[in-house]
Amino acid sequence: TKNFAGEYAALLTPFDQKENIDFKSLQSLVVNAIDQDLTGVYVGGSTGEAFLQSQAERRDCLESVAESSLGKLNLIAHVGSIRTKDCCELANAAKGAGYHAVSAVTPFYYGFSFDALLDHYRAIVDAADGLPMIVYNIPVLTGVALSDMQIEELLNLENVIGIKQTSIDLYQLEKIANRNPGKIVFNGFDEIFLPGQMAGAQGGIGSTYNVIGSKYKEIQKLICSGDVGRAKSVQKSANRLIDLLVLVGVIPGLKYILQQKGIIATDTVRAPFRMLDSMQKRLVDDFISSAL
Ligand code: NGF
Repeated sequence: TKNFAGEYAALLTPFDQKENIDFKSLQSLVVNAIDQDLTGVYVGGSTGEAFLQSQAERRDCLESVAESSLGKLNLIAHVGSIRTKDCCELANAAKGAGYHAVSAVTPFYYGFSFDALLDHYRAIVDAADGLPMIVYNIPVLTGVALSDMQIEELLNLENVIGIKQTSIDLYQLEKIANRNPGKIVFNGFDEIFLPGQMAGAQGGIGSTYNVIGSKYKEIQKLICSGDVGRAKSVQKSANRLIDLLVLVGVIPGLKYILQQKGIIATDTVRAPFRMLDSMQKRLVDDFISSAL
């Protein structure tokens, strides 16, 4: 079986000024991930503004990224939504497009029972037709707080190989990693990549990897060579950018930086997200000229 450990960019979805998907810029984001020597990309997640897209758009993005990756990246398709049938359709499309794994957020909003969640994942795994599944746990956005036991149950479903754990609860991450040694845990909050690795994560998936992916690769190398002191200082420098992104808005902030770098054509985000205003842009410009 494929080794999924490593560092993945949660890909953004570039739009043109009319908020239509800009596939040329999407391709250049994929090339940017290859150039940063990332392990792979996580397509159509929160960072990809997936919940602001139609089914057809989500499928088109999955297909376009797979074509642009030229076999150089591990491809994880995020197919999650609150409608099981939609997830299944996308999982099936991901399989057809050549993805290596699917992932799905815990269905949110209605407060579904845990048994309903289990059925939801079983159905997606079935539709993914043999592709491994990575559960996406992001309680801060879904409001679904899974217990350690529930996570273990999800991990024990057929074809579930791991979890993307986007939570600042490193104690829970440590327990998941240690109690489920055959499974892979991806750290989802970039600002705690280093502590996440220390707690047992085998990689990370995040939005800021689109811009500073090489920093996470470097941290990982430094950990392997035993140089935690230097790893800490790389994490520290990543976190100063993350502080700023959290302040101005992560998705619009990243799009603005990538547009300034000439990687994507516009910094358009989909409403109701808002682009940075001129004051926020100035803050980012000042940071970039001094640090990036
Ligand atoms: O934006 C969030 C949610 N989390 C992302 C990432 O976990 C989302 C994280 O990179 C993701 O991978 C996806 O697209 O599905 C943060 O943006 C970053 O750590 C800054 O806080 O809050």
